[in-house]
Amino acid sequence: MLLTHATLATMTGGYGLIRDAAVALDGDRIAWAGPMADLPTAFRTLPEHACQGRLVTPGLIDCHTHAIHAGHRAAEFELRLQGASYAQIAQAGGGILSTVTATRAASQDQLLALALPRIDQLIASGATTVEVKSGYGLTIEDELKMLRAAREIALHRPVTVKTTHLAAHAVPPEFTGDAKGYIEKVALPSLRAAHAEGLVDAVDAFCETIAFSTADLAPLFAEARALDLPVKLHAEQLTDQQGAAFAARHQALSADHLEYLSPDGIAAMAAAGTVAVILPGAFYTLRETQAPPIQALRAAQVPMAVATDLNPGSSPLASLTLAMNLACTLFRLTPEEALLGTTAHAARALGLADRGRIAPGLRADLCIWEADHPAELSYRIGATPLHARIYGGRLDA
Ligand code: DI6
Ligand code: FE
Repeated sequence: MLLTHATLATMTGGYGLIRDAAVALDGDRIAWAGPMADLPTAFRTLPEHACQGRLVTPGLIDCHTHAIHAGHRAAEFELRLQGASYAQIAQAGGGILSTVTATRAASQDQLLALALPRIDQLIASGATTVEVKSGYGLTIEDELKMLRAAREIALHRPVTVKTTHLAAHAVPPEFTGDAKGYIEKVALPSLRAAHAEGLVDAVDAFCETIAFSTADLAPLFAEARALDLPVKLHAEQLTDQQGAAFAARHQALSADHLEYLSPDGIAAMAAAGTVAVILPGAFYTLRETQAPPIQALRAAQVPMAVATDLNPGSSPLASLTLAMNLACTLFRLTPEEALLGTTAHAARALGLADRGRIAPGLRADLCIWEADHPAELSYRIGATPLHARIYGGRLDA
């Protein structure tokens, strides 16, 4: 297929904007991209799809979601509006643990059925690759059930799904006060079992006073290394636990949230090439007032990704374009940084070298937007100006 007369944002060196551009696709790959005037003759006979000036971007990538879960937490939303904090609700046995109860009670099929409409909302906002975490099972079997359900998404929708093991998300009631015992008896064996079943692309954890310390997590990250799995970390969301530096010491693909990130953490991330995943949906939902140190991350040239953190508690947000809008308005990311954050930098946060930009050899995942400039994707509040998408070279209008 040949896309013609496109306004192309290749996301190479910024927007990498090319007006009146063509993109030649060969199977599931991009064969060529550039100005119409330079189109090699070999590609001129391909079946043409005229874009009529519409914006074409890489397919968007949501690199941080908790899309598999049962139940909702609207009551907790009401409690927070009355003044309760996220940490207070968690300490009282609500929060993540209330979703754990609902998720344990659900079957794999039920979890999948509940997730598909959420995935459809992400797809409607331009997602062609979605990361999905476990972390609401917190037993070996329930973590496996979540990861199996996550993997099944790709059998029902054309998106690529990357699965992340997050058994170290909260300490379940049966292990209250014994985070180390939980890591040893549940997190490590569930990781080994899930890896043996081919269900794990990366290992994540929640490093926080209400969850796990870096000392608790050291054996888990050591096991990830032994299994040759990359790590990521929910770090510095509510307090500074020096989680980002710990993650960077383990060559983490990303450290995520980062509202309370210190200068040392930034330096460690810069040195390790760890991506900063910015999650404005959680900041907004929790009415957090401390923004992540965007200007310092920028100055240190730490690549920034933007994701939804789609989850029933701190971020019931299922739109990547709205996440981009929030990142710009709340954190002063530029619209160019926001789009890099859901394309090239999001790919890097997932360790995916084959997507996130429009260049020869990369996977032909593309979005065609009813827009003529890439800043429009961040500028509108909650709009989904998606015209058509292409998954692995196949048009889905
Ligand atoms: N931080 C988050 O924002 C999500 N997990 C985490 O560690 C929230 C999960 C939840 O509240 O259900
Ligand atoms: Fe999260």
